[in-house]
Amino acid sequence: MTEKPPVHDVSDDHLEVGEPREWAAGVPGVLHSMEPAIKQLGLARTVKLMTSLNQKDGFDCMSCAWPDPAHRKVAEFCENGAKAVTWEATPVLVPSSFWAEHSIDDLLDKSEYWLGMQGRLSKPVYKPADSEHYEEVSWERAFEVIGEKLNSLASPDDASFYTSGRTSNEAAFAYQLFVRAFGTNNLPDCSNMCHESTGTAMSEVVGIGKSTIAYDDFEKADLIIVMGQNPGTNHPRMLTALEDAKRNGAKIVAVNPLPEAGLRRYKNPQRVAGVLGRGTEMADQFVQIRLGGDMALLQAVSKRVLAAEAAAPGTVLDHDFIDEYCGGFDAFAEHIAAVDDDEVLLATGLSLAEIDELADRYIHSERVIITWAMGITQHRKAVDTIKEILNLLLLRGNIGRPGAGASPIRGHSNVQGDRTMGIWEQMSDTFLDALRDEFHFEPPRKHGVDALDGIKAMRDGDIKFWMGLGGNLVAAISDTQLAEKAMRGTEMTVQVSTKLNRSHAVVGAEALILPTMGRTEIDIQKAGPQFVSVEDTVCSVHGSHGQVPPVAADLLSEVAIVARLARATLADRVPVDWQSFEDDYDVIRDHISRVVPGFERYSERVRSRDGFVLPNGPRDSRTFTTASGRAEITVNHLEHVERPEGRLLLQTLRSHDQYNTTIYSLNDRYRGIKKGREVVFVNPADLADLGLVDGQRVDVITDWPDDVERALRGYRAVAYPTARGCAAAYFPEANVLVPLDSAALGSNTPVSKAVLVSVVASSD
Ligand SMILES: Nc1nc2c(c(=O)[nH]1)N[C@H]1C(S)=C(S)[C@@H](COP(=O)(O)OP(=O)(O)OC[C@H]3O[C@@H](n4cnc5c(=O)[nH]c(N)nc54)[C@H](O)[C@@H]3O)O[C@H]1N2
Ligand SMILES: Nc1nc2c(c(=O)[nH]1)N[C@H]1C(S)=C(S)[C@@H](COP(=O)(O)OP(=O)(O)OC[C@H]3O[C@@H](n4cnc5c(=O)[nH]c(N)nc54)[C@H](O)[C@@H]3O)O[C@H]1N2
Ligand SMILES: [Mo]
Repeated sequence: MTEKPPVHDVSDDHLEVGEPREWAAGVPGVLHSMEPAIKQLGLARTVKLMTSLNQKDGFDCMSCAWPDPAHRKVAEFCENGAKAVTWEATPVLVPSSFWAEHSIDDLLDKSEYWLGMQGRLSKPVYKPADSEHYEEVSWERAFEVIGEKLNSLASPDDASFYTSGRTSNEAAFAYQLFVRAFGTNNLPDCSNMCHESTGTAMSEVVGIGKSTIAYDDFEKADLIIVMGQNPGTNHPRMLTALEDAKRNGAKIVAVNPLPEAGLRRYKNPQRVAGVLGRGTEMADQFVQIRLGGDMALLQAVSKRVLAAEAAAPGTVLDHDFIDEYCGGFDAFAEHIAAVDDDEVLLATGLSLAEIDELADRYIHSERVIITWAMGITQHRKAVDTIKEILNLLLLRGNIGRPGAGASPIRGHSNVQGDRTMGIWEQMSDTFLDALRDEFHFEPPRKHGVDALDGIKAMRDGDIKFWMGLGGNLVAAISDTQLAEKAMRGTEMTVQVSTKLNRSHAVVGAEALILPTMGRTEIDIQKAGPQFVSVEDTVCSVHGSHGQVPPVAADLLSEVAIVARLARATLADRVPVDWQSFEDDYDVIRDHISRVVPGFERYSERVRSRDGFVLPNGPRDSRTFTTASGRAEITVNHLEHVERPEGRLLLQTLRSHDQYNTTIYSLNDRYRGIKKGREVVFVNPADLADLGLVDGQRVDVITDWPDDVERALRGYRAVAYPTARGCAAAYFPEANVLVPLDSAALGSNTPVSKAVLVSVVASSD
């Protein structure tokens, strides 16, 4: 099979670079969001979708896991949510003639943007081993081919079953059940590349890998620290929550190497003052940290908290909380006292005054929330950094009381729910026991592969079959060259998708695409219209009801696809009535209610207009289900990323007009970039040090001790106010730069936010 690198449809001739914006949202935000929607969808479909998006009887936005407030506005969505809906609900279909016209080789020459713009997939297609083309097949034949392949494998562990985080609870539960009944725990997911570090750290420290706050805690907080997160683009409705918090007197601190627009100023499109005025000043303190410097910063702040306590005993620490609920304090205090300020300054690039100011804010605030996302989780020391976030919160009892807590902000709209449903390669024995008792079979106990190890297993020939329930793994995972090669080495790949993407062109010997309904679409089964449910970032579970007819008559829902595949593969090997799953999703929810704690009377409770909130030990009652039964204050060895002379640390991030690997347009409005993505943002002083000038064509080359060449060539250097020594480029293109072996300790998440690179004048 041919190997070709990913194609980016960017022409430097068109690229326009302007000034970065200071503010996010506002009038242009809303207008931009409505225009393309109306054009592509037609007025009636648009109105129906936009008025039901995130409403109580409507559907849940698939753009992020941000929660819905109890009192919803008429337009309870953001510009980026509207883009996601438009992108999915387009009535344009990939025509039947497409597959004869375009070979796999031809698809390899297309960009993600082009692939996505071909429209919705509507018929199953199959690429036989001896062919370069997909061809349409019946659903029955598709399941037969997959079932036969799975049953021919020497071991169930030769297969791997990926999930991306849009999958509903119902589909996810059915899928993991099928996979475990088939006999493997190889259930990697997008979370492995996303918030895995969060789950690892939080489970160890507080006993649960999820946010310890509820939605209305934001308005009760008096200090919110937003670390490593760009809400203006990735969780735009969070800006409204931050604005409300500010109105109630909260202070906001942004810790970020970049002055992201939404963190500086916010013009609320729902308020007249926001539309006409200068908007709300967001961050009271902007801490412009170096990439990977957060662990040092957090330790330095904790050191100051302990010093303040020593200076005025009994006034700073929450002794009652620490004595009653925490373990490990003494060892921590001893360790933190030895933190070296010089190392902290080197690691963070900050001044002592800035660190003192942050410590002072923390010490003088009664209710503190710390939120974080990929700027924290995708580092080598991510797990330890998150433990330091928790340490800092625990010192003053900022967990398990109103307006305070640890709040990872999830990405995909149901990535958290998928995990709750058992999509994880390392589910606990308690979960597996419950599955066994409910379905009367013995699930495998050996842990499976995660996303990164799954790629390595494919490379080594140990995984021969790969299936993806959504997502675009070869584009999303690190080390594109190696990952694509690994995927091509498999015997069969199967993707359940709404639209075409790169992973449909980088396939095993045999390949199938199974088209599926999206969340916007009405799903009618034997028992009548069905709905699905999802869990947001603050553990609230609610229904999502499709609103418009499916774009094609023979599309199947994800639940139906999983149920039929299970029947075709397992026949009656396990006593599960898969047909009843497909006919009536209440049947699945009833099973879930007996397997997953917190889901009692699921079908009934999820029908209430607000859904229900899952129990959460730390939040509800300061119950910590760790090994010791206490919240563990931990000692973590400080390590910062060394940056040799002449090198830069590069982060890979999202533009305003993309959803992960889906590219909506080539613009990144808030950062002043138009009509192009092949840019690398560098601090002007670093450009000068490197002998480069703004606008110059450069090559970005990874510095990693192996003989693989990892480079992006002919990029345009953009002078940008990022922290010194740091650079940034857009993912997924920049995944070619991230080495497969560069992973977070303890969570195995690719280190996408600190790639050591050289930026040199282009050789092209
Ligand atoms: N519109 C839209 N919405 C999305 C997505 C999308 O692609 N588009 N993706 C969804 C998904 S799956 C996810 S996980 C989330 C991602 O949401 P984010 O985590 O906001 O996404 P990134 O673009 O990766 O941005 C990382 C942010 O962290 C900062 N950062 C990077 N490194 C460091 C560091 O070392 N320290 C600190 N303090 N900051 C750092 C970057 O400058 C940037 O502001 O968004 C979700 N929502
Ligand atoms: N370098 C670098 N790499 C990263 C990141 C980074 O910051 N830097 N971020 C990482 C993160 S946080 C994440 S979450 C991963 C994302 O990894 P993935 O979740 O694998 O990627 P997505 O781009 O979100 O997947 C998009 C595809 O999902 C399919 N799809 C969309 N909606 C549906 C649906 O309703 N059903 C089904 N079945 N399919 C659907 C479409 O075919 C679409 O092309 O990428 C990771 N990779
Ligand atoms: Mo994510």
